[in-house]
This record gives sequence, structure tokens and C-alpha cells, in this order.
Amino acid sequence: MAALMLYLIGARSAGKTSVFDALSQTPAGPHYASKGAHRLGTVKVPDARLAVLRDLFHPKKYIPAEVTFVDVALPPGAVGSGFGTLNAFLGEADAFALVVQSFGEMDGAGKPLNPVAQLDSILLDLAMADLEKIERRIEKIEQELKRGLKQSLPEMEVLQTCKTAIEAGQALREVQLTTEELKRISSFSFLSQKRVLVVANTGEDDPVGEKCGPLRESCEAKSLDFLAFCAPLEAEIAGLPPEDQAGFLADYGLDEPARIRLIQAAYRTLDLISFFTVGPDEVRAWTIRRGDTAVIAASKIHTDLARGFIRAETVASSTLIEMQTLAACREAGVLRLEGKGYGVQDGDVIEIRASV
Ligand SMILES: Nc1nc2c(ncn2[C@@H]2O[C@H](COP(=O)(O)OP(=O)(O)OP(=O)(O)O)[C@@H](O)[C@H]2O)c(=O)[nH]1
Ligand SMILES: [Mg+2]
Repeated sequence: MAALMLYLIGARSAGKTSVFDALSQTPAGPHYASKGAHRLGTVKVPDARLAVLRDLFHPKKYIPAEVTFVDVALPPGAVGSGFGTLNAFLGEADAFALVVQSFGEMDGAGKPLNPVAQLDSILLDLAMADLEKIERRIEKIEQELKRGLKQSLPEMEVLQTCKTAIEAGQALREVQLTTEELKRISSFSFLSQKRVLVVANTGEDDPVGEKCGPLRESCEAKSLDFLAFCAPLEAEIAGLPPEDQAGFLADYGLDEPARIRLIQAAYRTLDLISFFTVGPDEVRAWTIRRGDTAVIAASKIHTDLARGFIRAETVASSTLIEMQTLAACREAGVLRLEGKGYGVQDGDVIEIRASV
């Protein structure tokens, strides 16, 4: 699967670039790639289960899952005005990390800071960009209908449902659509349909976001994941040699970097889960979508494994960790033989049996 990308969005000066910098920071310096004026930071997804498996198998190679953050170079004024530009720049995102300024007194526009209003305004921008697209498409279809062309009627019905929802203040991700309906609008890449992780960029005086109550509640009401993240502090932590990090965290009353939670939350927001393959050569996490089947999982490893798929030998990583070895799992009868249609669970350890 091509790397799934979480785009950082938010109001002017909310701290998008600072969050990106903190995520890309390593003790050896920042690590990211560029795509035009956009910056792409691919980071490893910390996973305690995978780390334990590494300690059990002592593999030559250890490969965690990855997720990519994008600091989009939007033209000045793109957020809060031209919806067309938003569509052009954000359509490719798989999900959003919406950074909300939660430090200081004034926002980037020089007005008194109001994080809840800032969140609502960005969410509204996304919905309005969709509405504009929907209305334009509906007009086109109406013209077709006048000429007696009815093939787009089913699409029109879905678009009307979406339009009504947005006008009632809903995001498209909240609208219940059937698989068939979703398919009819998939090519639009609607922005308010994408999942959103809200990142409160807090001040250094509030690293855990104690002052973020109203924003937190607003996110809860909207069923959006919420996370407090102090970008400059996290950048500093990530830049320290590992042996110095614990002491630094303790000074701030933190038990682990928020960066870990942010990356894990991003992975969940993208609706991704991991399954693992283990052995003396390699302990590795593979990324699939929640609900993907065993044969899709096999295809991630190799197309031949999907083609010749016979069975997926499967055990939950928690069980393997308890029993220590695959042989012990097999003996105890907890190593299951699953077929092509098995819905892979997050943290499954899988060995594909295939005729190749
Ligand atoms: N005090 C404080 N300042 C911050 C924090 N995060 C960002 N800033 C400052 O806020 C300003 C804007 O931060 P950026 O990270 O560039 O924000 P941005 O959202 O990328 O801004 P644009 O891309 O210009 O819209 C910079 O001067 C940062 O130093 C923070 O957590 N605390
Ligand atoms: Mg920026």
C-alpha cells in the first residue's frame, strides 16, 4: 500500500510546522523528505507488542509500521477564504491532523485566542469546500437532465443527501451512507469526509493540556480524537539522546513523550491496524485497514502469497508473548488456521501458508 498520509491543517500560526518539526526530529537532526514545497515526514509507529516480539525472537531485522505526516505549503490565505485552493491542496490527504493553537493570548490573525472557535472555523472551511463542489456538480447534472440524460440520477441523490447534511451543520463523515452510495461519491475526495485528529498545540506551561477543557469537550461532542501536544517541548525531547530523555520528561512531569501517543493516534485516525510476522530473520509490522481479510494481509507481504493462499496460521500477539514460542502455541492448540475471508485483528501474528 502506498504510504498513507496525514495532512497537518489548521489556522494560520497554529503551529502546524512546529508539530511537523517535532515529529521529524531525531537525535541526529530532523528527518523528512520534500515534495515540491510540501514536507513529508515518515515516522515509525511505536508499538509495545512488536518491541516485546523483537526481544523474544532477536531478529536480524526489526521493522515497525510507518505513517507519513505532511506539512502542506498552502498559498497565503488559503484557509479561511478560497475553498477551491483547499480542495486542490488537501484532496489527496488520507486524513487530517488538525492543529489548534492552545498557547498564548492572541491567534495568528491578531485576535484574542479562542481554540474552540478556531476548530469550528477550520471544520467549516472543509465542509464549505465540499458544498461548493457539490453545488457545482448538481448544477451540471441538472443540465444533463434537461437534455434527457439520466445516467447521473443516482449520484444526484447522494449529492442531495450530502448537501442537506452540510447545510444542517454536519460533516460528511457523520452521514450514514451505504457502500453503494459511498462508491458514487468516492471520486470527489470530499474533505469533510476524511477523518480528523485534533492536536491542541499547548504552551510549555501546559504540556498535558490542563487548560484545554473546552476544546477537549468540543472534540468529544463531535466524536473527534483529541490530543494535547506541546510542539517545542516535544521537539526538544525528540532531539535528545535516548538516555537523556527520561530525566527531561520527569522534569516536566511527563511519563512518555506525547509524540508516541500522537503517532499512534494518527495511525488509528487513518483506520489502520497492524499484523505481525515473526522469525529469526525479521520481526515486522504490516499495515492494513481495519476489517481487511487474511488474503489482503497476504498480498501485502507478497502477491504470490495471496495467489497461492492456503491458510493463515494466526495467533494474537498477547498469546504468543505469554507462550513465548510459536511451537508452544501450536502445542497448546492456540495457533489457529484461518481462511481467506478471516478478518485480521490488530496485533495478530500471522504466517501465511501458500502454494507458490
Ligand atoms: N509559545 C509557543 N509558541 C509556539 C508554539 N508552537 C508554535 N509557536 C510559535 O508560533 C508561531 C507559528 O508556528 P508555526 O509552527 O510556524 O505555525 P504554522 O501553523 O505552521 O503557521 P503557518 O504555516 O504560517 O500558517 C511560530 O513563531 C512558533 O514559534 C508553542 O507551543 N508555544
Ligand atoms: Mg507552517
